[in-house]
Amino acid sequence: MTLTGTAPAGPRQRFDAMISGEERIEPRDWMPDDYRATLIRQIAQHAHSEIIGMQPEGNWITRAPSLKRKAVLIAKVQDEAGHGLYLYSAAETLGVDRAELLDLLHEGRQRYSSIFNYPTPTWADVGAIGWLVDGAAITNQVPLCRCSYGPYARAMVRICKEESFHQRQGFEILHVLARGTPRQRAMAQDAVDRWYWPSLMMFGPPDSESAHSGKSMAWRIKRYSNDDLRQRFVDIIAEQVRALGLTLPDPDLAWNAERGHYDFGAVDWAEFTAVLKGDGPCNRQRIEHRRAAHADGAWVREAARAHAAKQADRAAAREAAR
Ligand code: FAQ
Repeated sequence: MTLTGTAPAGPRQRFDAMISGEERIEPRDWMPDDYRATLIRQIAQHAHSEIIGMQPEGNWITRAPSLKRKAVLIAKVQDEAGHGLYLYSAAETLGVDRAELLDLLHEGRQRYSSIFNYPTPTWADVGAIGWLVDGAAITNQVPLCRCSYGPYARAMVRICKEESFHQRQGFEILHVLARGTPRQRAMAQDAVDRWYWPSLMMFGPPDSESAHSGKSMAWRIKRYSNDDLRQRFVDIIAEQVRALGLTLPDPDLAWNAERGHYDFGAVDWAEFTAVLKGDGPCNRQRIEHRRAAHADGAWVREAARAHAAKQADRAAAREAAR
């Protein structure tokens, strides 16, 4: 008992008090096993999404229509690699190794976002990914800057700043195409038609089917439900699409003054389930490419390890000679 007569808080109570007091949990703090496991699952899936997400746009680097577009696209794809690195580092603070996480991805035992299993047949797809995919990512990720786990929340701050540049570059690509020749305009509309519904699926299953939301929201990892964020995103893009002079492929999209939100049509959850099971248009291609890139990079990891060992030996020799 303390002087005030209250029992000293055990680690569990301290953790609960930190969560309800909006304090950040840091790597050395005690945390429940399932809080740690949930974070590892979500952060790893997020990191995998960033690096697999390099593929659909990377496909256009050699074919971007001008030197300026090529330079911007290289920078954007490189940013996604950087996001993967911040996120694998955040996951490592929870006691896992990034090599282990990559093995789980390559063996199909951890997921990456469904959105990256769709193809990019035209240049306008690069615009649609920037506007819709990065736009959905920002809508989901801004609240994650207030996630209860410190290293994840801090990684998200920088990621969100970069994603907002990505979204604007996508919007600008579509804006230029929409005001171009009739073929360019049709290409922009076609890309928006193909990416709209998959981008709504990025927010995850409906709340009634979301296995992890309850706990994640109680732990303040997630701040809003999947459906709330999906609605927020539709409300934003339903307005932005007008500035583009394009349309969204949803006949049920309509402003609902009573709710103060846009109503929208039913998402095809059967398609989402099929993509999660590995049957999307590009699942096999994406994972095979990732495995091959990993194998091709083995010599780089080996060289980095040898360099680190040499540096450590030298530092030890210097220490011994003191
Ligand atoms: N795809 O219970 P919930 C980006 C799985 S980054 C695949 O609702 P949760 C940047 C879920 O894992 C995009 N799987 O799950 C960029 C769970 O599976 P499990 C990635 C999905 O975690 C732009 C099951 O369904 N962003 O785009 C998906 O509470 C351009 C049940 O779902 C993040 O990862 C999905 N869409 O909520 C890069 C953000 N949705 O483990 C390159 C962080 C759900 O039971 C180019 N993550 N699942 O087998 C999150 O906010 C959450 O994890 C959600 C899912 C909201 C994605």
